[in-house]
Amino acid sequence: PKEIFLKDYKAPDYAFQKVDLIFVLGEDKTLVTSNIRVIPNFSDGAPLILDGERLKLVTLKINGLHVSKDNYKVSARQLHMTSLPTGSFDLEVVVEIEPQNNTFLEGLYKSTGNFCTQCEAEGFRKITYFQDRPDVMSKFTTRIEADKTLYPVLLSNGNLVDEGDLPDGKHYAVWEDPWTKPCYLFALVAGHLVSRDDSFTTMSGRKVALRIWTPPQDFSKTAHAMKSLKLAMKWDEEVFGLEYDLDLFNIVAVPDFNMGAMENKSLNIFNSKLILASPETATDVDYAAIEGVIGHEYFHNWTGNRVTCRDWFQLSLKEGLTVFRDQEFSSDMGSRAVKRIADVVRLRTMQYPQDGGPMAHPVRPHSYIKMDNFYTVTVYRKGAEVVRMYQTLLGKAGFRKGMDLYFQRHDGQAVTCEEFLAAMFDANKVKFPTFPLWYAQAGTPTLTVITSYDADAQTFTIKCKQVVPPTPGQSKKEPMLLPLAVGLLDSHGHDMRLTSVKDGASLHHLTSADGDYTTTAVLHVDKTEQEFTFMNITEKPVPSLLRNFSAPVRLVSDVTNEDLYFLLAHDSDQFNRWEAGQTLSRKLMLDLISAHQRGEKISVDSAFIKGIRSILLDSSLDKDFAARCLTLPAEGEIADLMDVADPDAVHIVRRFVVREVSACLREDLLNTVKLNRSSIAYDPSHEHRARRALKNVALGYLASLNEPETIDVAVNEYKIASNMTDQLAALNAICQNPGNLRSKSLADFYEQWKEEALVMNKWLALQAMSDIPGNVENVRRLLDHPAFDIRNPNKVYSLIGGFCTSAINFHAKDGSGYTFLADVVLQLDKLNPQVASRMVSSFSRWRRFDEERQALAKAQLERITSQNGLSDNVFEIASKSLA
Ligand code: BAL
Ligand code: ZN
Repeated sequence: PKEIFLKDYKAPDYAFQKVDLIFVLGEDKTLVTSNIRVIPNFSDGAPLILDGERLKLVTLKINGLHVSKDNYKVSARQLHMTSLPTGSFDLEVVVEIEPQNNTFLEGLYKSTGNFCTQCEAEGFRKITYFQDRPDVMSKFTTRIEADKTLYPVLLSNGNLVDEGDLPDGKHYAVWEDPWTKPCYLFALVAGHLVSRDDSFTTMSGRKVALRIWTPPQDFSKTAHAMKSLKLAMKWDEEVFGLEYDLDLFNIVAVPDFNMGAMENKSLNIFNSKLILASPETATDVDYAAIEGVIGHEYFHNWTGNRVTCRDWFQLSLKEGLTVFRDQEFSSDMGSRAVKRIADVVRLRTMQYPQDGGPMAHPVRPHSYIKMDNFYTVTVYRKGAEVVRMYQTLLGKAGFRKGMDLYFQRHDGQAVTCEEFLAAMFDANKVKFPTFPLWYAQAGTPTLTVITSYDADAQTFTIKCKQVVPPTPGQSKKEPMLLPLAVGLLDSHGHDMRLTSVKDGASLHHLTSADGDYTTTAVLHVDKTEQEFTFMNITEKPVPSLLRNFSAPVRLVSDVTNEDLYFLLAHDSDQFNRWEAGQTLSRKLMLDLISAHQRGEKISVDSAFIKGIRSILLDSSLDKDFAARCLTLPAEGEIADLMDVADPDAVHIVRRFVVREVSACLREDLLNTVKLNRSSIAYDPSHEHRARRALKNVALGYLASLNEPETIDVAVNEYKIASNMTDQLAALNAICQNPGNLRSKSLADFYEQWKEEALVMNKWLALQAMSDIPGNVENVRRLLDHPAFDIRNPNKVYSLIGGFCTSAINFHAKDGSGYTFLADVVLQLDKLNPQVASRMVSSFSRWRRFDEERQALAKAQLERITSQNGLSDNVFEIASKSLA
C-alpha cells in the first residue's frame, strides 16, 4: 500500500467549475452520469487523473465526443486521461455501480432497503470518477430517477428545483446546491421515509424549513433531535454570529452507518442511534449525545463546509474546531462542569493511550495510508483541546475576534491549520512562536510542578518542567506553549487575589475584566524549565493547578493528599474539585495494586471513605457532579499509569475499593437510592437527569456487595423503571454478579426489547463489556444470536468493541480474547474494512502488557498481517502496531 505525505501536497491540475450528476437508481445496477466543466489551473497540459474504485466505466466523452481508447487508461483506482483539449472543456463520464452489494458503506449503498451515501473522506470515488480531494470545490446539481413506490422520497444537497413522474412507475427530482463544495459533502438519499417538519427563523428573519427523515415507524422518536437542532441553530447565531445559509435543512437517519453522522451540505445523514430517542428506549447519555452530535453536524455548516480543508491532513481544522464548538454548545445547554469532566475523561481514557502507543500521530498527521484511519481521538479530541487553548490564551472575546477574521478571510476556501492560527493571532495582535508545535508534535506532554512558599517575601513559586515524550518517527521534541491556569486557595478555602506574577525576570500585572487582580492566572509555560512567582501572597496557599484542565497534559505535582482533600472540599473550580478526588483515587489504587502485587493484604484508608461520604451527603452539590465525583477512574485509566499494565491486579483492586466504599457507606447509599428515585414520568431536565445519575451510581455500588438486600434493591429498581436510563442502570447493577438472576434478567430484557434494534445494541454491549470470568465464550456465542449482525456497524461496535473494553476478558491470560478479536477482524475485513480497522486498533497497546500477553497478542497481529487480500485500512493499523 502507498503512504501519502503532507509534504508532497500539490494543488490540483484542474478545477471543476460545475458538476451535473444524474443517478438512475436500480435494483441490479445504478447508472451515474456526470457532466463536469473542467478548467485547467495551470497551462502545461497535464494529464487529468480521476480517482475511481469499484466502478464500471460505460462512456467517456469530451465536448460531446467519445474519447479515443488511446487517450485514457483505467486501473483499479484511477482513470488517467491524456491528449486533452487546451483550455476548458466538458467531460462526461457514465459509470455503473452496484449499491445493493456495497457492504463497505462508503459511496452509494443501501441500508434497510433505502439508498444513502457516505463520501467523507474518499467515498465519492466509489460513486463516479472524480478528483476526489477537498480542495476541488464545485457547484453541484443532482438529478435522481427511481421507482416511485419503493423510493417515494428523493433527496440531495441544496434546493429542490424540479420533480415529476416518469414512465414505468418511476419519478425524478432535481436538486441544485448554490454553494460550492468539495465532493466529500455530496449526499443522496432515496427511500421510503417520513419527515418531522418544523422551521427556524434566522437572525436576519429568513424562515428555514427543517425536516428530519426516518422510516415511518420511527417518526415518534425524532422530537428530541428536532429540538436539539433548533437550539443549535440559535446558539450558533448568539455565540458566533453564524446564520444558516439555505432555506431548507434535511437530516436523514439510517441504521447502517460507519460513523456517528455526516455533515453533507444541507442534507446531514446520521447513524440512527444519534437521532432516535424516546424515554423508554434511550438513556440520558443518549439524549445528551444526540444533542451534541446534532449540534456538531450543524456547526460544520460554517466550520467545515463554508470553510473547508485544503487536504485531509488538515482534518482537525474542521473537526477539532467543531468538536470544541459542540462541547461549548452542550456546556451551555447543561452543566458546564459536568461536560468538561466527561470530555476530559474521554480524552484521558481514549486519546492519551493513542498518544502513548504505536499509532501516536500529531493533531495534523504527517502521513497516512488510509485516511479513514485518521478520524481519530487525536484529530478530534486533542484537536478540540488545541482550539480550547486558543480561547484560554486569548480570552472568549479574543477567540471570537479570531473566528470572525477566519471567516472574513476564508469563506468559500479550502485552507490549512496555519490559516486558522494566523487569523487567531492576527485578530489579537499576538505571536506565540511555540504554539504551532501542537499541530506537529505527537505525544502527551508531562508537566511537573513543584511549589514553594516564602513567608518572608510573601511569594509563592511554581517551578515547571515540561517533557514531550518521543513517539514513532519523532524522537526529539521541543517545548511548546501550554497555558497553565492556576488559582491559590487561602486557609478558609477561598480564592486569593492574584495581583502580579514574575515569569523569570519580567513582572506581569494580573487583571480580570472587573478589577486589578484575578483569581485564576493563566501562566504561559513555553520552556523546558520555567519558574513563576506570585507576589503579595500573605499566607501559605493551597494551589489549584491546571484549572478546568487548561492544557492536555499529564500533570505531576507535589500537592499533598491533605491539599487534595482540601481542594475536593473547597475549590471554586468545579473541574479541579472533581480532579482532586480523581487524583486521590488514582494514588490510592496504584498504591493498593503495588501492595497486592507484593502479596500484601490491602485496605482502604478511612480518609478516602470519609471524602466519598462527604460528597454523597453534600446536598449543595449538583447531583450529576456528585455522581461524577463518586465514579472511580476506570480500570483502563489506572492500567495506563502502570509501567507494565496488569489488568488482573487493576480489576481486583478497583473492585475491592468499590466494595469497601459500598460496605462502609451502605446506609447512605441506600438512602441515596431512595431519595433520588423518580416518582413521576420521565423528565429530561438537568435536575432530573442528575437525580437519576446519582441514584444509579449508588445502585451500582450497592449491587457490588452481592447481598440479598442490596440485590433486591436493584431488582426492584429494574421492575419499577419507567425509562431506559433507570432500567439499563438496574440491569447493569444486577449483571455485575454471575448467576441465575443475571441470566433471567438478561432474558427478560431481551423479550421486552427484541424488536428495538437500538435497545438490542445496549443488551449486546452490556454483556460484551462484562467482567465476569471467561466471558469470551459468551461473546462468541452472541455472534450467532439473532440480535447480532456483522454487517451492521453499530452491532459490531456494541459486541466486539464492547468486549475489547473489558480488560480482564480481552486481555485474558490464555490469549482467548486476542484470538477472538483476530477471528472477527479477518471476517469483518472482507465486508467492511473501515469497521474492521477500528476493531483491530484494540490490539495497538499490546506492548504495555507482560511478556506472555505480548507474545500472544503479537502472534494474532502477525496472523492478521499475513492474510492475503487484507484491506489497506486493517494493514495500516496492524502493521504500525507491530512496528
Ligand atoms: N465529518 C465526519 C463526521 C463528523 O465528524 O462530523
Ligand atoms: Zn465532525
